[in-house]
Amino acid sequence: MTSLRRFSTAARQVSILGRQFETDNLTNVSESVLTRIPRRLHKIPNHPIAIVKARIEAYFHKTNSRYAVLDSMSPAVSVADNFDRLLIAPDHSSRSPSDTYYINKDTVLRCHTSAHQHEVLASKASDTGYLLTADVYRRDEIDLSHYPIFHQMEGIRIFDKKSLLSESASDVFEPLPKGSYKFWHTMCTKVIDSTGLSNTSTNPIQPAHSQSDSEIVGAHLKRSLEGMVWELFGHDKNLQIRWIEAFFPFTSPSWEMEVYYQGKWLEVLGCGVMQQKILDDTGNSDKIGWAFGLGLERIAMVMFGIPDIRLFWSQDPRFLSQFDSHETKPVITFQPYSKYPSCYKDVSFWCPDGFHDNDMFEVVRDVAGDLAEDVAL
Ligand code: FA5
Ligand code: MG
Repeated sequence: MTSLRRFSTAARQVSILGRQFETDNLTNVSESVLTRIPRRLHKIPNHPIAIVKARIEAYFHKTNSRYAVLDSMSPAVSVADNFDRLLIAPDHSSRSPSDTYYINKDTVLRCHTSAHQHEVLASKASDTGYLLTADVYRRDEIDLSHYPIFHQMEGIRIFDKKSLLSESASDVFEPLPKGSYKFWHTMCTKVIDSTGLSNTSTNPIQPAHSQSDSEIVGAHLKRSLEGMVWELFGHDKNLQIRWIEAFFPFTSPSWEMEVYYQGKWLEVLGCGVMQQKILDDTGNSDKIGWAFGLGLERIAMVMFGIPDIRLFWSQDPRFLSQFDSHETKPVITFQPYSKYPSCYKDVSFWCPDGFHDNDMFEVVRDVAGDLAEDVAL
C-alpha cells in the first residue's frame, strides 16, 4: 500500500477549493488530481462536456416533469455520503484506497454523483426530481475510455406514491419511430432457483414495492432515457442501444444502457428503481422514484466522435474551437489534429553523383517515422 501512496506525508493538510482538510494514513490524493479539481469542465462554456450537459437538461425540461439543476457541489464528500447512506456494504471493493481517493479516513473525493443523493433528497431541493452534474474521481485504469477524473450526471425523479399512475402518464415524450433503430430490452427476468422451491429473481422488485408500481417507475425511467439518447444522437436511425441487467446497492431492479460505438458495446449509464430505504431515510417515505448516473465523456465521445477521453482535458484551441458553433450546428464531428504542433525543418547538403530525392526521403522516414508528414524538395 505504502508504495502506492504518492501524497507527501510531510504535508499535514490538503486544500480543496479553498477548504483545508487534515490528512492521515489513508490519504492518497495525488498532486495531479488535486490540480485538476478547479477545472470543472462541465462549467466551461462551449466545452463538449458542458454542451452534452446542457442538451440533456434541455431534453428533460421538455417533458412535463420538473427537475432542479445542480452543478456546483463540492467534490469532497463524507465516506457516509459516498458509501454508507447508499447502502454500499462495508466490505465493498469500491471503498478500497486502491479504487477511491481518500482525503482522510472520513472524507473522499466523490467517486460518483450518487454521493449527493442523501443531502439533496433530505434538503427537499425538489419534490419531483433533479439533474446533478459533477466531476467524479476514481483510481481506475487509464485507456481510451477510462480516466481517473470524469464527469457524471445523476438524474432523480420521484413521484407521489398516491398519484404515481397519473403523474407518470402526464409526461410528454416524443414518439420513437418503431423499428427504425434497434433496442434490445432485457427486462427483469424471473429465474427459478436451483432448489426449485421458490421463485427468485436476479434483478428483484423490492419487497417495499408492488409489482405494478415498480414496473410503472421502471418503464418511465427507460422511456425517459431512450428518448434522451434518441434526441442526443440527432434521431440517428442507425443508433443501436441495449438494456442489460445490472446491480447497484442503491437501486433494484437495476439496468445499464449500452451504445454500439466503433464496433463495441460501450456502457454509458447505470440506473434503476431507487431503494425505498433511501427515500425513507431522507423523509420521503410517501415517494417512489428512479435514479440514473451517466458518464458525460462517454456520451460526448459517441456524439462528437471524440476518439480519446484524454482530449477533454486539452487546452489546445484546435480542440476547443471545434465546438464553438454548437448552438447553430446540431451535429458536430470532431476533426482529429496532430498531438504535436507542426514544425518545419530546412535541410541543405551537398549530394554525390547519382543521389536521388528518394534516398533522402528514406533517410527521413527511417529517423522520424510517421512524425514526418511531408518531405519535399
Ligand atoms: C455509478 O457510478 C452509479 N452511481 C450510477 C447509478 C446512479 C446507478 C443512480 C443507479 C442509480 P458506474 O460506476 O457504472 O455507476 O458509472 C456510471 C457511468 O459512468 C458508466 O456507465 C460510464 O458511462 C461512466 N464511467 C464509469 N467509469 C468511468 C471512467 N473511469 N471514465 C469515464 N467514464 C466512466
Ligand atoms: Mg458500470
